[in-house]
Amino acid sequence: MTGQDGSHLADLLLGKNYKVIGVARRCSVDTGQRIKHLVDNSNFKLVEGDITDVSSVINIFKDNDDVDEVYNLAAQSHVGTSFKQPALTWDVTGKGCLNLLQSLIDLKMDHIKFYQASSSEMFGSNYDVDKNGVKYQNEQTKLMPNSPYAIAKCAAHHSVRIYRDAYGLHASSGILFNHEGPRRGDNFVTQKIVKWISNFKKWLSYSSFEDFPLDFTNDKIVIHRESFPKLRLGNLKASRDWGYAGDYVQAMWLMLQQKTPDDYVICTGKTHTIEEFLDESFAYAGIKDWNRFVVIDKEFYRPCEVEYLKGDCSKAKSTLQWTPTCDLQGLVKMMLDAKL
Ligand code: G4F
Repeated sequence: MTGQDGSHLADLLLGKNYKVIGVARRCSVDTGQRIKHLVDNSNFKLVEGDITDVSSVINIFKDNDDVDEVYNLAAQSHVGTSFKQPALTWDVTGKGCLNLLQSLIDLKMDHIKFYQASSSEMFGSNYDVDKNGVKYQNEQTKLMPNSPYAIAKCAAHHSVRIYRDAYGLHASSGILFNHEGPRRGDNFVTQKIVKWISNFKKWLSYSSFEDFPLDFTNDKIVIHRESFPKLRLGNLKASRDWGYAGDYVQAMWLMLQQKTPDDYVICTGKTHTIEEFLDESFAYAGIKDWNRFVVIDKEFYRPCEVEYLKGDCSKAKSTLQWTPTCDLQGLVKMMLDAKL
């Protein structure tokens, strides 16, 4: 509930007069930044729980037996981290979904509509090619996961299909391509870039004397500025289909309003490299030639990379009447304006 998508989805559902119950793990540090504007809303309730623990899931369902829709957005969602913590990623991102689905069956709560956050990472390095030679991924593209994260997402994705077929659950998966915005976590590449730019701009423009150590020892006043670390990034050649998270939660909701459950690709249909994101964001901030400010660091390379993602969301457009509203330029502007 406390992630980017959970907070956007809660905003959307509360705006439609839903009663929203968010589930969040107990954590010793404050993880509620993205939902702090919701805590006084009488239609919103936050409960403690963890989908890796079946008894926790069952108790939440029993305590809230009038629930109509369940959205599973819980995940260890960082692909790079999944190589370092594969078992944890599997438990949360893969098995957690199974725990939810099986609990709905065991508790005879199979009237509840279920949404699963599937991911374009499931395609790995695979794509189809259209008649103009353009590479793309859609609902028919074969899944070829390239990371522990993607393996777990595939397991969850197939679980949804099987529970739909075997038990008639109204369970749908949204195969979401990368989606960003001002609420994006700091360790995803777009926000990492935007945050660096904004911190750098602030550092350049500090004006208060208090903010700077001034040296009065000579016959001149000298400002001692701390050095500012360059932006350290990994593979800049990979391409991503980046959309706005606020648009994508609308698609989640639409999926659960359909008569028949199904799987849908949600994307913009446009792809850009990380270098192009750097071009756009540095240019928007008025900084020329980002190359001078960036260091390539092997630390941020992945053992296995997904090089190319470009979705085709024709099915979502025709069936859900859903369209993305934000392109790369719009996204950069939105994220940088929020930070600056
Ligand atoms: O922003 P990213 O970490 O997102 P990634 O791996 O594409 O995954 C995101 O989108 C998926 C949907 O396709 C979600 F399922 C997933 O949960 C997550 O939201 O990395 C984007 C690209 C990668 O190619 C990565 O190698 O940026 C490259 N990159 C280059 N330097 C970097 C960095 N990524 C990160 N996080 N940090 C870097 O310094």
